[in-house]
Amino acid sequence: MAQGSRALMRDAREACGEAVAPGLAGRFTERMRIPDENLAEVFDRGFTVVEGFLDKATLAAAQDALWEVYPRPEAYFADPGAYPEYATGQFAGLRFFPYPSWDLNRVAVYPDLIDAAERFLQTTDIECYKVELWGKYAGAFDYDQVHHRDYENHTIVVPRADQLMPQMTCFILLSDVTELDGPTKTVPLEKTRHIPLGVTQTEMGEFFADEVAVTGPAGTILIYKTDVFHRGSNFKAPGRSRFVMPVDFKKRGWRWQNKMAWADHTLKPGWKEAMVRMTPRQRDLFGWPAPGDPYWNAQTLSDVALRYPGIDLAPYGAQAAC
Ligand SMILES: O=C(O)CCC(=O)C(=O)O
Ligand SMILES: [Fe+2]
Repeated sequence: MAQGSRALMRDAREACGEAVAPGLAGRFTERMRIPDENLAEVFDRGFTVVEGFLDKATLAAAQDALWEVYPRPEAYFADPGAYPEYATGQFAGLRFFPYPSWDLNRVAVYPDLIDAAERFLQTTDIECYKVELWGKYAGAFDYDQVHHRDYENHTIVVPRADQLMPQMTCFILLSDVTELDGPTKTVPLEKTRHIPLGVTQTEMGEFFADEVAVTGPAGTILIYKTDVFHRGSNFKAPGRSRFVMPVDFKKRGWRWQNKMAWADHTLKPGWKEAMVRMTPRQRDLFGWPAPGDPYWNAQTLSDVALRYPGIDLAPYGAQAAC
């Protein structure tokens, strides 16, 4: 990329509230805007895989921060018995947002992820309705699953066959995922269109011949819909591990779709820092009242500032009634 366009990208990032350290422009790693064709593929095929989605600096910082949440693979494999919780089930390595480090939390509100969700959902009025981290270690448990549609715990009804009102579900790979590393296996929609949407699981093995392994280097993103059949798979070699961040978006107002109530997660380490560091756009994804919302007045501005020391409430204060 030419220096001029790099500077433009930097300006655009600063305009959307992202901190860009002075003097780093020359070393900037480029971010990836997900092409429209990939988003179209999610509707046509049920999923898309885009390598190089996270820029290198964001990825490296997030990877370092993983070890505040999970044992490093070297430590785990040196003594798996010291970490018995990972042997208790397939989902034992799931951790819900927020995380102790901003370097992980900011991945969930990565500007190009928001941009992709807005284009996928065809509106800027969107919510981030679930964020997880998922760490898996070979041998801790058998991670093989049957093919299933994820909607069962993302909506209380079913997706529409005409693809209106979709949910955008993603896996951001934070470690390299090869065939050996328990990749997610997805089945293109065309192979399963005959299965009514009310059916959420298939027989084990029924679509093994059609499944596509979601492999890629760390920083790759899988975007899929909640009606596509897919499954978690087991590691194929010892000593391997896999770390991903699943993040899901919906249009605000589709009240039958949900998964997490954010207020219930505000006492965890990292929440306050995340809210302080986010831009108004990013906070909005969690339901924070927008600038201009009637919620804001002198009292709420003052008390929210007390709850979130260091937060810049100027964007909310400018239009607040007293
Ligand atoms: O971990 C994976 O690759 C997929 C898991 C999955 O599809 C699920 O638990 O719903
Ligand atoms: Fe799933």
